[in-house]
Amino acid sequence: MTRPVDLVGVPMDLGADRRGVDMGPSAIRYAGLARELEGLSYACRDAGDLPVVHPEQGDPDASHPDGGNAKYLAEVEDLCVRLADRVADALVEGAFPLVLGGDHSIAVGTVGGSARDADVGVVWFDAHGDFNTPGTSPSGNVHGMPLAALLGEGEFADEPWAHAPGVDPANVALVGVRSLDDAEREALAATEVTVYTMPDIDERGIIEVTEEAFDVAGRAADGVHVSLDLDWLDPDEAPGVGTPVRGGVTYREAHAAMEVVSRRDLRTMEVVEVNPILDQHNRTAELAVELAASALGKSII
Ligand code: Z70
Ligand code: MN
Ligand code: MN
Ligand code: MN
Repeated sequence: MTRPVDLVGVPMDLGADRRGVDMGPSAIRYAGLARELEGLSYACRDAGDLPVVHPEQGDPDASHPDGGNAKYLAEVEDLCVRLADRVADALVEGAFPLVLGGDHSIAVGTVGGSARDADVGVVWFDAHGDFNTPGTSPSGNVHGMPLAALLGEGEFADEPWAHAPGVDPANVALVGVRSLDDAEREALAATEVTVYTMPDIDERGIIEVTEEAFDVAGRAADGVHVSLDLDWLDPDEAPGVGTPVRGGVTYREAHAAMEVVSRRDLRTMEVVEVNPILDQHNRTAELAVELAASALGKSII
């Protein structure tokens, strides 16, 4: 990958229960992302953050008075429509959009822009499936729904802003999953999405699993989007996330996986769910920078 990198900050936490991931873009910049990418000889542009409303300005129930459980969905929609435009513009300009979250609901915008008029595969590194819909979600938090939204599952079939027809579920792979809600597990099993759990990684190793995930996603004609939720890592490595789940990948597995990413056809990428309030001395943001650099080709020699 030699395109100039366009950093897009999205200080969004409306999709998550716990406040703090809105500070993710700032923490990741502070950890030296631009410096690191320039050290890899990328031209790096940072046009700042997309404006996001605060929870106090929005209405958690406004878009679904009929009892659908998807808090701040109208505000998430507004942000994702703007983010998709930004990502699509960067691609038209020949740049590589690197989106900094923010909670994972922003993926609807990132992937929507990446898959505009394009056939895109997705590799989704996450402890969670992010496959709830307003009808199945136990929490109402939209960050537990973006993958289902992109594929037009359930109530999202009626939300054209969310559904990305350029993403075929057969070209989507989830990697590192270890926490699914019951209805979410059933919905996921009924699709063509390929799921690699932590036990799969234990048995087969992170390199083989990540290579295979890219074989699945790489069937798409126009490249692969990587969505990296920092809660994919074990909380010992990445304590600064909103929803830590024990039993995640190690520091070394995460780097090894990103080195696989660097050898594949990467179209767009996002790094999400960094929560500086819950972090220890910004180490989760620093890890996010390291992993983005690995994905973009940093190597030891
Ligand atoms: C749960 C829900 C979740 C993070 C997704 C978990 C949600 N399945 N948390 N990603 N960080 O509420 O839907
Ligand atoms: Mn609606
Ligand atoms: Mn997620
Ligand atoms: Mn997650």
